[in-house]
Amino acid sequence: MAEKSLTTNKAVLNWVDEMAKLCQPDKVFWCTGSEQENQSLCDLMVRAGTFTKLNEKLRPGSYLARSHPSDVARVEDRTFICSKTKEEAGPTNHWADPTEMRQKMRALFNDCMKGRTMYVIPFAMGPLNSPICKVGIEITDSPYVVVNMRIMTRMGQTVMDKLGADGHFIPCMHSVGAPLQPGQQDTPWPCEPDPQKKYIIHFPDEPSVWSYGSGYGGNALLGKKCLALRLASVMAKREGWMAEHMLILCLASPAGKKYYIAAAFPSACGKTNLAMMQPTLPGWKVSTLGDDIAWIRVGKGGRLCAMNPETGFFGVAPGTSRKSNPHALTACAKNTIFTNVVLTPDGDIWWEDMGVPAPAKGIDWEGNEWTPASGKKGAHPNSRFTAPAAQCPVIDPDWQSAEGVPLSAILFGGRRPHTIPLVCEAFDWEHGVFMGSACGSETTAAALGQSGVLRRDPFAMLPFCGYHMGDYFAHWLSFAQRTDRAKLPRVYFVNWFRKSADGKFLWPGFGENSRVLKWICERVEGTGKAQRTPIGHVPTPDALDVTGLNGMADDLKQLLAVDAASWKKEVEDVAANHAKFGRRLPKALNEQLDGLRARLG
Ligand code: GTP
Ligand code: SPV
Ligand code: MN
Repeated sequence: MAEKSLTTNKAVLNWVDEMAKLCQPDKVFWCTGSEQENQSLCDLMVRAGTFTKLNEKLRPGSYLARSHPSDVARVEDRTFICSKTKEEAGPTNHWADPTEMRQKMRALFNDCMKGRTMYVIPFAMGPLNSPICKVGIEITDSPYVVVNMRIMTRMGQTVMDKLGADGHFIPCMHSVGAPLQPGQQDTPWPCEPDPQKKYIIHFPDEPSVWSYGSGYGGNALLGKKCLALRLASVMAKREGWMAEHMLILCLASPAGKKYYIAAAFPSACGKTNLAMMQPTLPGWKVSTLGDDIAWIRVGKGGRLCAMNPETGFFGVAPGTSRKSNPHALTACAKNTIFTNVVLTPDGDIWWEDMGVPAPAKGIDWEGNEWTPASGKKGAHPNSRFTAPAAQCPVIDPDWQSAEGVPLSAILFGGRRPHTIPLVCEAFDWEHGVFMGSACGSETTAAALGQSGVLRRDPFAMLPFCGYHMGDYFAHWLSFAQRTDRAKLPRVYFVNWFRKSADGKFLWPGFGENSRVLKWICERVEGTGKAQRTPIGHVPTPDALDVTGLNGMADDLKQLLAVDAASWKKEVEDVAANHAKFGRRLPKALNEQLDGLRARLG
């Protein structure tokens, strides 16, 4: 417990002092990150009703939280990039004038922590010795945020020590936006219930973050989407590296050769699952380096090297089962925070498609008595577990390497019921960048709004790119000049979600995705068989190892089909989206569009 400052850094002391004057908390608490401090915050939240302690025998060191029903996912409509000009934020971001927004934030945060404690959380994104490690300080009035940040980031005194007397930090202000009047009873999940009064604000030129009104996930754990993606994408552009919405995995062949692969899929489209999958192909092994964010730079030897800036998983709960993702279940067997799942009568948790029978009754994510027969979902579709990455049984030994790991392949994907084949290889880097720019997916419950509609989500970065996406495409293209082309990773598009005419997934997915990864490794080695199609290199019918997958011949044909008519529609949809970027769309991507049109005939 530290109620005294943990630093002599004047900039930190002045800023915390200024923010305390603005927000008027009852007290200021400097987080050390210690075990004892963590325990006392968990105990405090149990007393406040925010946390339910789970059965110590079944789920040691773990807690359940239920959020307010209005506060269950990222709020993309309320997310703003306040660059100097609207043009710099580009057509895919909400923009607001930085001067006006700064005033608005000052007004909103004025007195906003009355009756609460203001926590000061020093944190680092990336190993402390990484050349691109970034230090932030999050100020929050939510103890839930503190204990989640302790799992998700390197947090506490060691970070303050790294900062030293004059180190630079990124200020990240957060409030749930629910001050308490004297004597007013607190609620278990304080927040601003009116969606129009929530604000997730980025000032990329400072840089800083101001987040108001939500306590959930990426809205509130400011190291994650706000710092490590939106602000970092801007810093990366300036400094010559990349901040991406990607998992990082290592695939080892039966001969023991290692291939590092990064993959960008939109939210709730399978990154956590792929990152720690258990290959069904004998002899192949996957180990995990990260499940959501990759920072990539040209490393020693000119290879693109990827590093995970986080230390935990904030994973989607529903659908996680012994069959689909056994390693995630093991990772969250202890010391885990569950949010918006079902509480079982024996003090454990449950969610839909967990692969174990539902309890006869339980308490649902809204805190009501629930039975499976009710026909209602017990867990929210965007319910999540916060688990330490180190608890993943297949965590890679190099996951905290300061240099990162050299990538052999980069994958793009999304939920595409039609048109997009199971896997397709880009002809070259420019074509690969085009594939990234053309990504689309059916929307999911990870963001508030309608689920299941197709939207273009270039590089799975639509909600996370902190500047003009046309310039972001140009930045990606520039890597062909930053190193030898031959050292760049190969680029692939994958789609685990293609459906048959009767609406069923054609591909079994999960551990079976190892068959696709194996083909990718064979391509990297120059042995994998492929046919050249207008959209890229697609496996020949006999190229994928499907031993043990029975009766797949017909489905495989459909999975690998490239149908010119549907692709012509696809191209025009991509073209319409690209047109949004106007003169900032790199010429090379227009050439890619023209080339694809011509090849489709
Ligand atoms: P964020 O944490 O939101 O960025 O998402 P993520 O990309 O890590 O998503 P995650 O891996 O948690 O996937 C969530 C959903 O995708 C779950 O409903 C899974 O069941 C489903 N999913 C993942 N992999 C596969 C697959 O190979 N096939 C199918 N059909 N579904 C999958
Ligand atoms: C996502 O939505 O892509 C997530 C979850 O990874 S959150 O941290 O809430 O953004
Ligand atoms: Mn994500």
